[in-house]
Amino acid sequence: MSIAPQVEPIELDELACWRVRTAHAELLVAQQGAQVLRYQPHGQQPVIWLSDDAAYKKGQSVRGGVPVCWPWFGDLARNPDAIQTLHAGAPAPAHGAARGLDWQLQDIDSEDEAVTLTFTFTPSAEALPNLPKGVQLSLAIRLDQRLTLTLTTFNGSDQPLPFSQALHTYFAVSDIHQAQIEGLEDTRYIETLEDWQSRQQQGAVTFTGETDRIYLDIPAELSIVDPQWQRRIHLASSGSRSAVVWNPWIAKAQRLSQFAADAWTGMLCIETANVLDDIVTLAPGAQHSMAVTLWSEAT
Ligand code: TA6
Repeated sequence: MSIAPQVEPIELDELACWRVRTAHAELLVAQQGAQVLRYQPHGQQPVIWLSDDAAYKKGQSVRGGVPVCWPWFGDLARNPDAIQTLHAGAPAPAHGAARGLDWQLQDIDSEDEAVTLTFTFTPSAEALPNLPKGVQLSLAIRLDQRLTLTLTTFNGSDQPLPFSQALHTYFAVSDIHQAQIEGLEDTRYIETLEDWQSRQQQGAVTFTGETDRIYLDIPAELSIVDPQWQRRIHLASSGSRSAVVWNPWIAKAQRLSQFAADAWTGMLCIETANVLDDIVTLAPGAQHSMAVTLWSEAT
């Protein structure tokens, strides 16, 4: 007999959230930023990492989970001019405005052992004054035996819409010193910690210090190998040509908000993205979807 999915609203400090339970896993999503906060298959370690020091405050992305970076990734000044014009006024928030603003839960579609929550975001004039009118964002969050996030941008305006974007996924690992990322072998990347020089990946990605790299023209399938937890976390993406790999290591960890001094040992980010050479420019009336499916496999 299948167990019907349960979806219940809960409040975490200042944030309205939704707790989802199915026969396979538990999920926690904040309405603000449509931010997935937790994803834990039953009987397993969490797949997605959430800071023990997470704060649930209006206007502030929660540290961990999957922040949605849109309509720009990272430092706006590192984006092409066409994207920089999307912002005006106060200093631009890192990773765009969408992750700190309220989205709307548009639909809950429940099946036997799966459920899809669809959130929508209509940028307001005060949040993004220079964004053409009529642009809308949606995030479909499907939980079955895997977790699939689909971020869709619809350009309902009469002008071309350039943007960069990322699903900034924090993954839980047993020990960053042992974790490896497979699938990026021989891929070109930008080494943001060394003057944004272009490099080529040799072998699997391993971590021996602060790591903050933008891989370009990536394959659709990547995986995180975790020897101590005896598992491999798979990522299968579509509509994404970039991947950002990040671990703050010791020094940057001490500068991060909502982040314990030793938290860097138990997490890493692989951000499904379109950035730098891979930015998207949508014609009027067009839409673009970027998706990633996550699942964990015992090894
Ligand atoms: O994606 C990597 C990165 O740009 C890092 O440089 C670091 O700043 C991280 O994102 C977290 O950014 P945040 O604004 O969420 O603290």
